[in-house]
Amino acid sequence: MARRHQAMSVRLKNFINGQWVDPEGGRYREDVDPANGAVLAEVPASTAADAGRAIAAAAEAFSAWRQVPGPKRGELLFEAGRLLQARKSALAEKMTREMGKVLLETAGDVQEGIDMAFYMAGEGRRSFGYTTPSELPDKFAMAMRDPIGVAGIITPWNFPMAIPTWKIFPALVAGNTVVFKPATEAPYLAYELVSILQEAGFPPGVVNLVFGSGTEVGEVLLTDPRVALISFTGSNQTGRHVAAVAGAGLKRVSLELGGKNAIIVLDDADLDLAVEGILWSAYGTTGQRCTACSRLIVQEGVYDRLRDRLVERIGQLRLGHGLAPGTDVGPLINRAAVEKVQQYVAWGREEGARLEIGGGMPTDPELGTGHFYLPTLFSEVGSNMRIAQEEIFGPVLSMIRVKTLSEAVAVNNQVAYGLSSSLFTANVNAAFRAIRDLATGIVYINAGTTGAEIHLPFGGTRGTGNGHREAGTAALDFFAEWKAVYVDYSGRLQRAQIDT
Ligand code: UN1
Repeated sequence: MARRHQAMSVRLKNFINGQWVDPEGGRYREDVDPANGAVLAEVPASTAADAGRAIAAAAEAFSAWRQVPGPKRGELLFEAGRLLQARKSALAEKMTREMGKVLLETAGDVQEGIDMAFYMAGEGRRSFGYTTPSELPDKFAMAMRDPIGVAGIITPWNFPMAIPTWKIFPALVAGNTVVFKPATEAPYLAYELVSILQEAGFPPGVVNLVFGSGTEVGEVLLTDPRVALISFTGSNQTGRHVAAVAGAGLKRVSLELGGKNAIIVLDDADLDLAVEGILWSAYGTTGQRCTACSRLIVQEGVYDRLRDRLVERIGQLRLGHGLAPGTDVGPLINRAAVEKVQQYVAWGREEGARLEIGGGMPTDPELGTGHFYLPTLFSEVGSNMRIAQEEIFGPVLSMIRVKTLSEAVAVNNQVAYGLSSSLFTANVNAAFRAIRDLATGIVYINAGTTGAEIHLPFGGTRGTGNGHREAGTAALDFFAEWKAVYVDYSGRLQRAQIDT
């Protein structure tokens, strides 16, 4: 074991109706550091009863919260942003211990939460609707945003601060109340976030936190008729289940379900820049981002050169605990993730791709029992191979050779996902053609596939989701409902479509 970090050794509680409470069933599970197995906390393994109480509290709190003026709701978020900012480095350190990514990246994750807090605080004073002329005289017409009700928030472990804040902050500023079920692998940061919201002054019942599994807690959120909307980020398979079950109850459902993102490199690209963008996108967060680059589509003139440059640089990436200075790549989240990556590497070899580097667990004794996997590169990958089609969620990159930009775009678009894509080129015409034709929700030119900013819409096409977008003003379209208002001040009955 590299170094055993001091255990945080705490027992977390659920947060229901403004109180920190033990789970009714009295069961707990361990929160462990994936880099060394150290136990960080004991976390409630809650049941349907706990989830039901949280939903009841949120439903009860809604009638008062929806009437709190938007600017006031925004002020509370602003205060939450200030608290997040003051604790940024402590939160980042805890996050690295909890889910493994390096400190630089966990600090960025907390920063996304800070940015979202300040952005959504501003929405408290905007949340614009519109007025429009009526077709009748002496009649006023406007469209305004209305809160919806209890929001069920179900989040993954890979962005333990950013993703919950993308969902909870717009939900709150729009006047909804929240029941938050964080991933079982990243409970500590959820506890920290909800503590901050409590400290910022959100009234009891407005934000509730229930730790537990999808089957025990998540399922209750999907089926309970008091929950009006579900915002979910996670796997495609679970997303389909969420959509089907919550959809059966006519809930509003937003899904963010991963990707199979590609970087395209044309012959005229700045190769130094492309190499940096590729390494950061493919191996940052150990490849465990929805936006991670896992396909590299390269024009034939530069293919061999780029491959050689990458092999050299990948060999220099340092694995280690995310808190250790100089670490480039942390561990995967758990043993199952290592096994999944290993399985894909085996399939890649069986299907005839060439393993250039990596392809196994490191043997370095310093890394001990941590869930590490070597950054891996395959070349000569066929665009239909499993490693080029399916989401691996690990440090595995597949190089595909193409002749032209249009072939590259076609390869980019022939996967079941459509989150993020990127093109490296010096040709402005090629760039704009790609912007037009890449069928993803996010497109980068001369930058990698990661690094979305919080004031632009985030989400993707096809298997990446169900058409909604998070972040930016798009978030309000999900977390608020349109209400059309007509005020007739003519003093007589005026019939639309008839008395015109
Ligand atoms: C995710 O992996 O689910 O654009 C979110 C990015 C980050 C967010 C990723 N800002 O990579």
